[in-house]
Amino acid sequence: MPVKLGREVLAALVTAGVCAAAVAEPVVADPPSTAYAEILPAPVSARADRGGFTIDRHTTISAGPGARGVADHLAGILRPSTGRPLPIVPAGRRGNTIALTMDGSDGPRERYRLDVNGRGVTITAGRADGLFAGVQTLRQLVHGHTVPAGNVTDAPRFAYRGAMLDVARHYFTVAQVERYIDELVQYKISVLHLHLTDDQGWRLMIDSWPRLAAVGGSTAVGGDPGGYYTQAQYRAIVEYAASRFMTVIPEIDMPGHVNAALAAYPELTCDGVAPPLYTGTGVGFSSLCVPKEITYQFLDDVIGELAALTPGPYLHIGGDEAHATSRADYVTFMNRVQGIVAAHGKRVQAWHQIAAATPLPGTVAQYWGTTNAEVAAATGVVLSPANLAYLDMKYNDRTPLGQDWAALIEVRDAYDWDPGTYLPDVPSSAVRGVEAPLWTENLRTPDELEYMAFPRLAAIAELGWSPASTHDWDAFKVRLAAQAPRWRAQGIDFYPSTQISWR
Ligand code: TNX
Repeated sequence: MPVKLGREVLAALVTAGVCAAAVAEPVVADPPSTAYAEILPAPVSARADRGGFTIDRHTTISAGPGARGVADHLAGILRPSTGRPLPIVPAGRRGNTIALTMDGSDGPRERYRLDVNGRGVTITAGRADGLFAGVQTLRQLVHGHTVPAGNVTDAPRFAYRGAMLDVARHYFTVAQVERYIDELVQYKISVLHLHLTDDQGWRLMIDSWPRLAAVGGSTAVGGDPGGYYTQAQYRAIVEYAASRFMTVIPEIDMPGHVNAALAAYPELTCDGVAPPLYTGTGVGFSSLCVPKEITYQFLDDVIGELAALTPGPYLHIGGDEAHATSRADYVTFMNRVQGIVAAHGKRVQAWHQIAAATPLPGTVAQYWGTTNAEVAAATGVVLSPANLAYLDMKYNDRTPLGQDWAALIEVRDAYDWDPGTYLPDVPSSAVRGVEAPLWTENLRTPDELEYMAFPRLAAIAELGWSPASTHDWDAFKVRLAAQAPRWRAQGIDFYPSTQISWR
């Protein structure tokens, strides 16, 4: 909005040495906002105009059919932050409104357009997921009660933009997982991969094998308190994510990483003797018994219940670090389990070691190596290189939390790579996207999760969403710095990397 400069102000500016010719220009206040250059992840294109829109006590949110859920989500954020009532009204309202409009057009999922002028805000998309993405962009543009004028045209580079949380090494409550979901979706993360089982804990009640959770879920690393999700609680997490257009991919890790299951059911071991519960941090010492038939009855039951709890198409079957399983057994096992998953109507995601077996068409291999090694024979690949994308790696040798076996990962390391060209033997057309795993061997609280995830999660989110042409460390640093006030307001305990000039 134009601002008239009074005589005293002009005089003061001139006295202060500001060029008189510049201040004598008629009303050129409110230059285009820099906020459009600070949207993270960077959009396909954005332009700032002069002026802006003010959210006042008459402003409405107007939502057409199918947009009501997104409108509720937006109101839930803007009502507390602006103190305005922001009633939701039917579509068609003109002026002083934030309009969420579905234009019925095709095009890439999550595509949206956002326009802001003095009369209001319009977000237009072909589908509700695009409106939701546009709302996340709008959140970053709102400062106080004002939204600077401009427009954004946007769509994701990759559909799969994931974050993994290891709730097996340490248990996190439903509310804690939901908080992490909210932190993730504001950077347009679309997949939550939950690592539900490992040597130290089994975290999902399987009704047909109840001791998995009751016994196998009773502890955690270091003897910390265990816990598990009932099926109703687990459904609540899945629904919470779905209402934010996020897909949950549940992981039951096998044939290794199964000590908690073996401790609960001795019949699953080859010698019939249950090992004790395990609270250390070693890996690669446990295995399901590949020759025993009961192993596959067990997996059919577990996968059947899990498939019934999972609206998304994928179940993750682990397959990593099976050092206590012979190679021949591993191949036999992974091939048979892929069939069980398919029989329950789902597709397989697994760590990239599954490439040593015979991946079924549609199986997705998740690369977690550090050496750009070949991942053959998978129709799709998700990239989580441990030395670039692992959020549990320390930032530097003074980081009090986390591990360092793969690398020390500063913010720039997490950002400066290209998922499209990372694996030389995998064409970019086979790359489904990126995922940032957060393993929790030595992370026990939400604050500790946040410290390791932020700011690097934002870097991985941008690699997943933004066109490769926007990749630019100097511009990213500015976008990232602009997030800090939001993180402080949200109580996110981030690592204040010295690579960034934080606001
Ligand atoms: C490797 S990555 C693992 C996990 C550990 C992680 C710690 C992968 C598929 N397996 O079991 O938690 O390293 O960084």
